[in-house]
Amino acid sequence: PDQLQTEAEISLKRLLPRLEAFWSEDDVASGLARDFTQRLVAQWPRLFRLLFTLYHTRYDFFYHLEEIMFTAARGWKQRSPELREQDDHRSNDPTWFQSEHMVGGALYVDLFSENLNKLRECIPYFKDLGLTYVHLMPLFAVRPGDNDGGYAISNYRSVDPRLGTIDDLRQLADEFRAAGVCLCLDFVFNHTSDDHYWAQHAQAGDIEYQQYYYCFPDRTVPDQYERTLREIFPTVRRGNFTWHDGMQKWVWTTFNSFQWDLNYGNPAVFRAMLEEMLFIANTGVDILRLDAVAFIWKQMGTNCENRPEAHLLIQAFNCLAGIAAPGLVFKSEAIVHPDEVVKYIGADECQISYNPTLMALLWESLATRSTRLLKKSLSHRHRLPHGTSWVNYLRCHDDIGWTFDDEDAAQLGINGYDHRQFLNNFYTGQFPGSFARGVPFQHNPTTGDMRISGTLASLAGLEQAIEFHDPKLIEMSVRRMCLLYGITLSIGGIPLLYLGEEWGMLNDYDFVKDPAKAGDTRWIHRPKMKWEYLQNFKQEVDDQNGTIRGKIFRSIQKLISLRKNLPSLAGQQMELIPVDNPHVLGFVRHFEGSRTLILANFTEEEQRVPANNVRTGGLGRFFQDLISEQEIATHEDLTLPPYGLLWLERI
Ligand code: OTU
Repeated sequence: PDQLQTEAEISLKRLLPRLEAFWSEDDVASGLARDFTQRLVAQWPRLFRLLFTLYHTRYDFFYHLEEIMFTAARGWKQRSPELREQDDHRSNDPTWFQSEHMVGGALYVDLFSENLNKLRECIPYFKDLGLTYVHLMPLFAVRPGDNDGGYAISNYRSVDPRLGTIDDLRQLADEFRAAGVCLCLDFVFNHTSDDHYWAQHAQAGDIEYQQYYYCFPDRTVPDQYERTLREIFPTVRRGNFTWHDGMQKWVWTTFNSFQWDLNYGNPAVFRAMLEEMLFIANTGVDILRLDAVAFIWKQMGTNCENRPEAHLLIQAFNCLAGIAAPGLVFKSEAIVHPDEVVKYIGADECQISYNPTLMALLWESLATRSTRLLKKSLSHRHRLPHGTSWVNYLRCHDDIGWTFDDEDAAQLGINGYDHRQFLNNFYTGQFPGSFARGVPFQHNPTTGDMRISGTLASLAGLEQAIEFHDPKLIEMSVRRMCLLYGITLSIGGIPLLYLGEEWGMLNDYDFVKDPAKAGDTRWIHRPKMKWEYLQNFKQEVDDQNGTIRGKIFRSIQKLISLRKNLPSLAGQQMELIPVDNPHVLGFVRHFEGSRTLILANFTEEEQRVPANNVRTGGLGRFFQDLISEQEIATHEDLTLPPYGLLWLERI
């Protein structure tokens, strides 16, 4: 055995008697103590190795190790019997989230339903749409004024009083569980708000809490770091540090100046955040969205993104979740280069991850009418390790960044920088003939970088079409939306809607009237839910004469329900098929013997796919398109209508 293994064994031998003393008689009688200890012992070599690698140079390493163990034990003890029972089920079915039944939606509680109690009444709406997983945007207590849409948290244990209480949250989670809806919440662990208890103590001069963050008395060290740092929110502030008058110190603030980056070089921070994580998990969370994972470890001389230690940290959190909240799944939010995105994905790190490259390239294909770059990327980037899954989305609460690989592009003769300029022009509507109505986000005058804000519908042309009163353009924009959905719902992974999309909600230009939102264009695509769409929809009698809104809703609802009846769409396996047409994307999904062939036309013209290519898709000669319910024979070439989408099954 290596040295580390020996150290691990010795440490465990020292710690186990102390752990035994921690449990009450009830804990022992109920088996709670035994279950925890069994998992701890099984995971110990891995946990020890991770924490040792990160923190062994600290003289007080063993103290922190012990504290971490007790934090996990307390977390498990506080877990409700219902959640422990669910943990049991999930340990027998660890890839439960890969089911074709999984369909997610994300929403802001205040903008969607006002508060948590009213959100409980929306469960029938989720069921009707077909959702089985709901991500609530950050709902914990926040600083006054601008709070970055909830991402500046001042207390991880209390809910923003405007939304409800912790008990309301627990009750909602219970009702979600009873209704078969998974709950996803954020773990905003890269930073706290500047008015979090720890930050307040730091501001009062408490050195122990100043060590929770990165505080520097002068510019010497910040200047050294900044030589290699990127700027994430350059329109908020240049550079990555903020001067704090009271402390007379520079504080590391990657995002807004009121979001203080936590110092994970300090094991006390890891332990403290573990406690917060388990508290959040124990409210009844199924999926924990790990926010801004790329930034959690800093190393001088690097860009301080995607450091190897960031992975070790997440693996350590994963390991401890496995011990203290075993049913919990981690979702990675790494909106970075595709080579880096996948490094966060693994059964032992984040089981699921946003798929920003697919998202960006779907929009890219829509703008260029070419699927070449999309196919190139999919051909070697879609496959994931066993037991993991993509989360496929079109829009979320954030901007769109053009995160494709420049080398993938170069191989097709595309210059990455120029192409991003084109995409920004296209999606801000400046490119001649563009259908999109996006707005710039975080333009960086030094690098020329820019990202895009805007709702799905406004980016896909609905806003412009409505303004032009052009039924043909309206029809095209609705088809574009359905086309994109047809792919995220079928390509492999968990589809995630950003609620409001199901009604084709347009940009909300009024955000500028609120001073706390005016400086951040992402609010343009965070509109308040318009429940009148649902009311009108319910009054529609004749399908053919329904409103645009009703049509969008019905189409998405139908695609979701089709997906949930297709076992071939479970899991992650996907094979591109050569369709011999750059405007068309074609792929086959198969899972345990069932197969579905998907074809998507990214242009407003008809496109042909040679019969032979469809036959070699492995399905035979006669198909049914599940969407139109039409039968198709492949003795002649297949014609796809403008923005046509086919889900083909053999008959
Ligand atoms: C995340 O996003 C959240 O999704 C944002 O809403 C927050 O503002 C931010 O963190 C801070 O909490 O910069 O534009 O690669 O791009 O983590 C969005 C990563 C963001 C970053 C991403 C970040």
